[in-house]
Amino acid sequence: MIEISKKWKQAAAVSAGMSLALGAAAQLLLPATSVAQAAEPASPDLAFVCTAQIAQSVAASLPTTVTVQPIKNGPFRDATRYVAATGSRPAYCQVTGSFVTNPASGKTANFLATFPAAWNGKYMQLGCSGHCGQFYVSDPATPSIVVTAQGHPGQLVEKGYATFATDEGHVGMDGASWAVKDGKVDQDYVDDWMFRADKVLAHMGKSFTTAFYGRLSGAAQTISHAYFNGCSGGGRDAMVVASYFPEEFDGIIAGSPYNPLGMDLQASMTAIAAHSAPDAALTPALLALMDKVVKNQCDALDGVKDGLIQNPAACNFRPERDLPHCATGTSGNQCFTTHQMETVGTIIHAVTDQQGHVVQTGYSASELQETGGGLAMLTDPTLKILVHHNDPAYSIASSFSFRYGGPGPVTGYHAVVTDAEVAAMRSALSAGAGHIPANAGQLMASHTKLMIWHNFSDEKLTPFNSINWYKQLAHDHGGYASVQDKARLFMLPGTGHCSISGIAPNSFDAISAMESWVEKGQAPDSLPASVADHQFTPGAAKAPALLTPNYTMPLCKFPEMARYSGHGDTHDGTNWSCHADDARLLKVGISGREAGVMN
Ligand SMILES: [Ca+2]
Repeated sequence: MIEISKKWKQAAAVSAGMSLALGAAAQLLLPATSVAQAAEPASPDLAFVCTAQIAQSVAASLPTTVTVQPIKNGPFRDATRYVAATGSRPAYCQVTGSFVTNPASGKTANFLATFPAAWNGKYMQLGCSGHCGQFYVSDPATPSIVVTAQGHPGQLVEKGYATFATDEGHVGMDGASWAVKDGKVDQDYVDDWMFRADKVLAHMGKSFTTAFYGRLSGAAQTISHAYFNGCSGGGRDAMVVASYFPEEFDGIIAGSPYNPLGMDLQASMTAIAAHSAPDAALTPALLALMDKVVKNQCDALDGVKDGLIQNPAACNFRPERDLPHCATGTSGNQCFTTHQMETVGTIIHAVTDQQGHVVQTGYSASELQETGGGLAMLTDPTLKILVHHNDPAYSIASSFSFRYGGPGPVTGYHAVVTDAEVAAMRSALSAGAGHIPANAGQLMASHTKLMIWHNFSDEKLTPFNSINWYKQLAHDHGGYASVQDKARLFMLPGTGHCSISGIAPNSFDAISAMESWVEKGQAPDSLPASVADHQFTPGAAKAPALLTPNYTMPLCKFPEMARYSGHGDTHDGTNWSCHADDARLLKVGISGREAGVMN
């Protein structure tokens, strides 16, 4: 805690210091502004100001040092890009460049700004994905934005938002090799990724926005509301913002948020378990078989046998008891070997420390699209590079063991991490983790609203992390009714990571809901969800939910669970409703307990 608060004070000092130290530097750059103004008409339009020269002259007036320039990453070959209006989407101007995140070292991060012609007076900062290093899910003009925005492509431009995104200080999305310079970990890069690029951008982006529209309109501008929105790694960004500098934003949306404290353990251990023997890996057919077993047991526990498990934590699934065993010496897609049972256990059961405390929650056992081991590309480097400072002697396997039995609530086959590893992880990564309940005090004391949403069958980032964080928040801050003034959690049953896949309604308008909450005081009790194609990988399989394109259902605020009227089509949202006196999502069965869900 001491380490973290020191880092935040440093970051705050950096922001404040930049205003003072760079004010004079900005004045010196004014001649460039004069040159641009000489050729400028009295009322320039967006196409006129959307040039590198004018954008740089606007940037030169900011307290942060900004260089407008092309970014060698993705489609941004020029420093500025003007796109004319089409249909309901207004014209917009995109600007790329770099900004100094640490004046002491000169460290920079890249940014992507999007300025619509019809500005709504509002600022939106977009989270990144994975360990960042790119803008591909953070470009409000491209289809992939649906992953982070939960809206339709171009929605933010249509709504008139000025948006900013950052690559968090390095180019290229991979585990953590970007942090290694000459064999050593450069903490400047780690800090930018963990928190600093977003913290500095919150100031820079807002001041750039008002300066840009001031230039366009010829009148001083202010920002009416500021928002943050992201999913996955961008959800991590949102949780970091919410925990450590919530006052920068009026509303924060965290989708399927990544908790680097622990997720890395889970994914690494799953990969180790799956490779522990030739017959340990799980095939898609076996995952489907497990899904069938779980669904047979659990579908009706929510009161409606409709093929959808509304509360996976309430299930009572035990892999070694409930899955068909292969006869000794055999394997195949109709049964599980002992090693495969253990891989299943590693996935769906929590990682504990040696005393049995839950360090990382397991995954939901239904609708799993993959085994979580696919994240090893992010997680092994995280542990070796970010936690162990690229120590060549570090061995992941030496920090873990597997066991059946307690102590503690988790008794099925699960991974156990050493206390030293847990301590090292918390020391190295806490400043980049917004999932620490003890650090939510600033949010609870702020005016800021936080909406978390998480897919109940998220195969990459377990939903139970979000549930445990929220349960602890309610425990620490006066109960659910009390914390719902600031923070609301919405769970999406039957859907996968960032709503890209699934069998149930996966799409809802988080941004409009947050606007109503912040700007009109209308807190979201129930959000209508429908089916949309959120997949962004060309050629990837379509989500099964697209087979039922008219499927609608309300999402209820946690701990409420959507209640069926008992009549009519279960795929019709008008037959479902949310009720304030409902707390059925608090029910924890064997599955939830073994996954480490708090009671
Ligand atoms: Ca059901």
